[in-house]
Amino acid sequence: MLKLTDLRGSRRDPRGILPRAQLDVSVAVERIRPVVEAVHQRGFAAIQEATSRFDGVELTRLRVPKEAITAAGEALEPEIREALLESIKRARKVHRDQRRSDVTTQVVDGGTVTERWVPVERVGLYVPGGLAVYPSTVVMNVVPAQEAGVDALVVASPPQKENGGLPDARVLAACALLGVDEVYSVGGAQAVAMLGYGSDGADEGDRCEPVDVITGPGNIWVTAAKRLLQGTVGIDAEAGPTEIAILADETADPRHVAADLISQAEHDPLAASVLVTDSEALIASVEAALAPMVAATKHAERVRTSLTGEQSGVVLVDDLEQGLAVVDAYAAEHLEIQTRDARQWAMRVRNAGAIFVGAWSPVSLGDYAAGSNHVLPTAGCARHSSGLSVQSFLRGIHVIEYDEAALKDVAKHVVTLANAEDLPAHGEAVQVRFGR
Ligand code: HSO
Ligand code: ZN
Repeated sequence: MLKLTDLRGSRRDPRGILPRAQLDVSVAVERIRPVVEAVHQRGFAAIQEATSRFDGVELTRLRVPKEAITAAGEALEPEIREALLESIKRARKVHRDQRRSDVTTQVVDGGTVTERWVPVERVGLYVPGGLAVYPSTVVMNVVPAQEAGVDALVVASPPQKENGGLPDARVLAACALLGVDEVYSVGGAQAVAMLGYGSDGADEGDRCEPVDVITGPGNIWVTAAKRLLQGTVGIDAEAGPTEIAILADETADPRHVAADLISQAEHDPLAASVLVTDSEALIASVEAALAPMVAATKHAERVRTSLTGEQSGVVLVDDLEQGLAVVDAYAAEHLEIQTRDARQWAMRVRNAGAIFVGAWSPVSLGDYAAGSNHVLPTAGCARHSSGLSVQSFLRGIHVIEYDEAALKDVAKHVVTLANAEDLPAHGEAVQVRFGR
């Protein structure tokens, strides 16, 4: 089922040879630009038009009434409530430990630089709808923002016809459990534009004020809109169709490998599942396990499309050293290490959104209940970006404080560098303080 790329004996740079979707976000940017501009200029009316066109819903208000959020929280099935509360508890534990304290560095006597970590004021968290609905993503967005100390947290999620034009009931229930009461029934590029520029609504109480940062995963249109809004607001790493890469040797259990490849393929026909191994025997046994498991799974069609797509496949390597180079080049959103000495290999990986070590840490655990975050960089962005964390909602502000003697002591160097850059007024701003 999986397309084979045989890299044995090859010393070529594996980048470019590896299976990966050729999603062109820049083309999508041009497609959604008119929607984003319309929302910027015409606010609510443009959001209504886009929602009618893309979601088939006639929106009468942007904002979900508070009572609907509370009611969704109350109607939540008890076992889902319990599971979400456990997920929230674990995520809080991990994200609380990410908080930073201000650091003051005594540079010289009388001269300090303090780095203050200050949360942004208002954030917009995008929770996708589409093929699946994601209460767990509410948790993964909201918890780090709350732990960072963000004042105002707002959620936007596409309206569902089945829920009377409100976002999915379980998404609303997750908002209720987390104490989020500003929720908008808006999805897609129009949601990102609304969060970034703000918008009027049906009445004064229905306005959306602009946010400072937008985070959260979404489809290609959401990703494109975030790219377009970047600069106007801060955005997190691009999180497109999900990816799993598994580095495995002959000690891996083929049924575990197959199940984990299927688990992420289930998200999206465009999801990517990639196995990297030095074992031909493992490939054969994974293939044998896949066929019946794919046939039996609920979303078999979607899974098959994803596993047989150009973005998925098996990469055969000479040994795990080459395997490590391959997974580093791929920079997967999720990387599982199912090998002997898995932890040691994991510690040598440079590029991955998150790494899952050994037989008992499947990606699904991290999706819901490990305590880690599941909003992670895709499409190779793990080479330069991290997943969502408390840090995504903080800014480090340098506070500089020197006394007279400390400034005097370094004045000549400032003047020299200012003159070297032909910016003498910079030097004069120091010298004027010492009577020159
Ligand atoms: N694997 C997805 C997150 C998710 N899975 C939500 C299930 N629900 C991207 O990391
Ligand atoms: Zn998942």
